[in-house]
Amino acid sequence: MANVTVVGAQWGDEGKGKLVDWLSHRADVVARFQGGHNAGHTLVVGEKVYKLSLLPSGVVRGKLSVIGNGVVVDPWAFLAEAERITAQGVNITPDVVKISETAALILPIHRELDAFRENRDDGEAIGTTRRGIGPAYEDKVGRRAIRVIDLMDETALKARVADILHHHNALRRGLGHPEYPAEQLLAEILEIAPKIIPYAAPVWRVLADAIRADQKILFEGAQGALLDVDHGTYPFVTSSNTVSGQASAGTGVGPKDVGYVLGIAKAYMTRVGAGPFPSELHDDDGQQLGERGHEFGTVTGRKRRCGWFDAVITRQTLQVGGVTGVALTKLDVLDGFKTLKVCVAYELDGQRLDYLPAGKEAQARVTPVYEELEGWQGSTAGARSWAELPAEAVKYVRRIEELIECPIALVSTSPEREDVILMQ
Ligand code: 2SA
Ligand code: MG
Repeated sequence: MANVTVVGAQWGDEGKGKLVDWLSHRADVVARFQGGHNAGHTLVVGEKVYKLSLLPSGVVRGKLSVIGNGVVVDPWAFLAEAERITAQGVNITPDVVKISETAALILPIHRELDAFRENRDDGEAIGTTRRGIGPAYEDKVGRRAIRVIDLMDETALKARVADILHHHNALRRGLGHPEYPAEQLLAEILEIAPKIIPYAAPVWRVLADAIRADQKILFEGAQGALLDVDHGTYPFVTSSNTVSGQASAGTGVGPKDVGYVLGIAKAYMTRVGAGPFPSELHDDDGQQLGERGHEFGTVTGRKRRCGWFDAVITRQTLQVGGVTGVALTKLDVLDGFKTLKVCVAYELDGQRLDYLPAGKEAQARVTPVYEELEGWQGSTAGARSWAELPAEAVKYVRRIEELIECPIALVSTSPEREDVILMQ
């Protein structure tokens, strides 16, 4: 097996955690390359349920787990998660977990700013996870971030604190917020620095060594292509690139090492947070999808919006994400529906579109054109072979495959790791 990159093909929560776990036994290293603790990956291993936000999923299987430079790291959240997962019997030590020295930190000022921006009542909030993700990436791109490497030298750290507060305190004064005292920020960071430093590593080199030794790397994406800051439903997106190309830039390996790109798509759509969602349902069907699919955010517990499978938008994201093959997940949630709908085009001002237009206003106004498919009465839950699926379920999967113009490599039929149907 070559390296594999797992990315979300929709708005996140496609079931990446399960697939990464399923693939991780064949990998030597699992690497995160974007996002931060806004991610929520649920792994079900026998009786145990692990909820990971920042740690790569491979850690549960004892794999070398790498947090790349493209990730924004909240050191307090990291330590809390490490403690929580350690209490579940998983080994979280610097031997198995490496954090890139060049990863930018999420600080308390970022969480505050995220919350401030979200607390607007004009209906234009993004619906972020309020983890400080956006403001931390802004500081990284604005060249004033504090990075993991800065924790190692108090003098350097002091200078970085002055840099970042030069900007933030000006902003805070403008907003009428109290300034953040430099001594306080410095003291807060110095307190956790000794606990983070042992994990710091030149990740690019760890991965180069792994590749040289012919080890297999699994790149674990978070969120989904529709939340990509360039390719997603801007401005209702996260602040990182979530597509497969970021696996390279966000860890320091070359583009050729990204390997096979597995795009994860749910058999229906969900979205958490605000923004356009052409096939969203506000009726009983939507309610049923949410209940049967347990559609609540892993990190924030927010109820996810639900809708029919959107083949237009998914085809587009598979294209921009360079996806080699698709894993279709949560097919079992559709068990028992009399009819199913799939969005096959949009309409906007009397015109039929086969892609999602780029503008925020146009995206909000497109209406879906549906194709109806027959549902199935039998159960697909836990199926492990094509032959176990009702004929209508097979038709549904095949029709989606045709519409998205990308091979479906596997179908997942329950949260259990082994409940997978391999198509090729
Ligand atoms: P942010 O916090 O700045 O990244 O939020 C910006 C948008 O990105 C969305 N977003 C997500 N969407 C789905 N799942 C995510 N992770 C958690 C999960 C979410 C949760 O896996 O369940 O627990 O609520 C995730 N992270 C970010 C977010 O909703 C905004 O639309
Ligand atoms: Mg999730």
